[in-house]
Amino acid sequence: MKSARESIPVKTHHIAQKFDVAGRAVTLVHTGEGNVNDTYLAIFRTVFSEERFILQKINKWVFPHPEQIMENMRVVTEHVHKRIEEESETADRIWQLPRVIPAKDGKDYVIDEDGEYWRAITLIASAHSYGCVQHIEHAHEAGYVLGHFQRLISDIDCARLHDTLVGFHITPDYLKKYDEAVATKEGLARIQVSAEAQRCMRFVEERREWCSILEDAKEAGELKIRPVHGDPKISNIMIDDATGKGTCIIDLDTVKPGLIHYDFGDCLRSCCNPAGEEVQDLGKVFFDTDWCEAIVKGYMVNARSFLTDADIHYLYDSIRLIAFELGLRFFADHVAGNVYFNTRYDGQNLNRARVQFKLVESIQTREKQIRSILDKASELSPG
Ligand code: GN1
Ligand code: MG
Repeated sequence: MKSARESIPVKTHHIAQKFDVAGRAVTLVHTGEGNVNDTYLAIFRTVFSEERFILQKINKWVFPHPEQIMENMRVVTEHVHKRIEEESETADRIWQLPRVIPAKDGKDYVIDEDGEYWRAITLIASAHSYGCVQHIEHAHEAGYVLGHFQRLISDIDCARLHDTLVGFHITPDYLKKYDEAVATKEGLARIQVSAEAQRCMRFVEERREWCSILEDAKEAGELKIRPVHGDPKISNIMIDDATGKGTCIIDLDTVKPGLIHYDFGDCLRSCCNPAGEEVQDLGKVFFDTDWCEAIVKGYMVNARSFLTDADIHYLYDSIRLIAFELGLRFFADHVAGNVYFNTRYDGQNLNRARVQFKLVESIQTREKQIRSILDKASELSPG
């Protein structure tokens, strides 16, 4: 995070001021976190107090209906807050979830003069998230937090949630988008110019047939749609500074109906790569099965009660698939000229794709071991 009050436009301060927070905006800091939205830490002061919250500009290119995201967020946060409250007596910790801060006009967002949507959410204080898993207890907490969140939202009727990002985690659809990008003159040129890009292209071709595995199971009625988080990567898991325990999962933009496998696979692919998504040295990328075991054990504490046999059957595939899918999404964006993910240097999306593809290879190599971890954890936990 760099302190950059002077470089944040005055109009952003004016927008922050439109939310229902006491005092005046003294500082806005661009956090630089997130690949999609623009996120700021806002500090407001009165003569006797200070409030910190998160201010975000929603990426309209990615989320064409920001108002639907905010409606989902209302439904989900109010539901989860109620459930947390109901279970508070028996809970092993104080669970949290950020709250939407309304604008002074009562709406859940502010639209600026350029038609951009802004929202404010409360900051979970005395807790942090990390770009990579720090140690094995941290891995366990990531799984525990995800399972807990999925359980708490499992009784929200999917009909109450908008599909805010059509096609999200539908791997065959990403393949189509990739094919379209490759079919353009510019796209093809971006591949031809780089041996790395050509290797990525071959990697995708070798897995083309297999990538509809979860969608096929959904079509066949084996797997059912439920409310999911959509983006449970390690940097969205908040850890209490004092206890080291998970306190909540943040970034609720993609909570919508989907397969729990999208979440499970995404959590594992994110947490079990000790090198993180942005590493340049590919030699450091591998799938850590010790961390996998800790995450799965943590996850099953809550999830075993709602997972069916068919769900369990596809858990391994989900890990491999979501890592592949993210690599494909990064690569397709590189080929398309970086239109979706924020980038800070040339070739960043290509590098990100290579990291995920390396991870896929590592997952494949360790398939037997991962399957045995999953089998054991599903047996041990109460059904
Ligand atoms: C994006 O913006 P952020 O960092 O929350 C993306 C996720 C990816 C993730 C990879 C809406 O999330 O799907 O897994 O990057 N979100 C969207 O870091 O596409
Ligand atoms: Mg996200």
